[in-house]
Amino acid sequence: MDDDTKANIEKAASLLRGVQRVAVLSGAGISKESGVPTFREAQHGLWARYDPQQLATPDAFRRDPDLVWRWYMYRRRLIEAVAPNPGHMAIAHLEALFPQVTVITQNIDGMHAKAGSTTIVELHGSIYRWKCSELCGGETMFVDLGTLDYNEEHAPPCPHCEEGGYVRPDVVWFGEMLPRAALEQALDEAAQCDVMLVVGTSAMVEPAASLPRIAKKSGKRLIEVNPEGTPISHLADAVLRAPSGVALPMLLAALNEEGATQ
Ligand code: BJW
Repeated sequence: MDDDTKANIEKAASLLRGVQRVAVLSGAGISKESGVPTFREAQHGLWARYDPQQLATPDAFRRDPDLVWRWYMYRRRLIEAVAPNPGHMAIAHLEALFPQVTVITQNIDGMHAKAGSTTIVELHGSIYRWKCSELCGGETMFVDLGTLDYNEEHAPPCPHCEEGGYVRPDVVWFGEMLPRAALEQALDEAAQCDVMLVVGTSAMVEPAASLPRIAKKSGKRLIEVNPEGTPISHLADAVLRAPSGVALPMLLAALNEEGATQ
């Protein structure tokens, strides 16, 4: 470990020592070392020619439900085949060191739960849940994929629907509202936490990108973990410029050395 990295880890650890309430805001970067491509980097294989920002919209699904369905089927297979990495594991281990740890994630991949985190706010939904594209029950109508005869090529029609709806993932696309309860919990956590760790997010997508700003305005400390700079880097009290699978286990080790709550 070079002296700079050591000093930054020590600084981040000193911000965390003795605190009660830690919030973690995670983005696609934390799952990169598990083998899941980040949202904005080039996708693999057949999907390389598509821009994810153009696929993750209600319009894209309306225009071509099969194309968007195939993309999510591909991503679900990829996600199911990989495991949490040392970054996810280090975040789960924070629960042994602090009385309250809340993971606010923009990711739909379920990796924090697999790693053992217990308080998780999924801001952008989950690739493991499915619903009708037309709110055919008047509100969100969930669909159990296990009960459907479907294939990976064609979006199946919603089995409950008389309005021509299709089954879609229960994720939040551009232009859609975030789940109200999740957003309220995240806003509350940003205002109430002692320290927010911002891990692996480009901090470009709202309203998630505002959470670190809200925390900072409320007088909380921010620690950013990201190999690249982001629009919130200048607000951070400590910055770990390394992959989260490397930086977070180092931070955990530094905290364990002295006992976090002393
Ligand atoms: C590593 C690493 C390693 C690499 N370790 N790090 C205000 C102003 C302007 C626009 C808006 C606004 N309010 C709302 C909007 C519109 C829009 C928006 O924000 N647009 C922006 C593009 C400007 N927001 C919305 O539409 C939201 N809805 C909403 O606000 O409703 C009300 C409303 C609507 C319309 C107008 C006004 C109000 C909904 C946003 C939903 C986002 N959904 C997606 C798709 C989810 C499903 C799916 O995955 O398919 O969520 S988009 C995508 O972006 C995905 C991600 O969760 C999200 C954030 O991306 P993230 O996680 O930051 O990933 P990347 O790829 O961007 O960055 C990865 C980072 O990791 C990088 O920094 C790397 O350096 C780093 N990294 N390796 C650590 N090893």
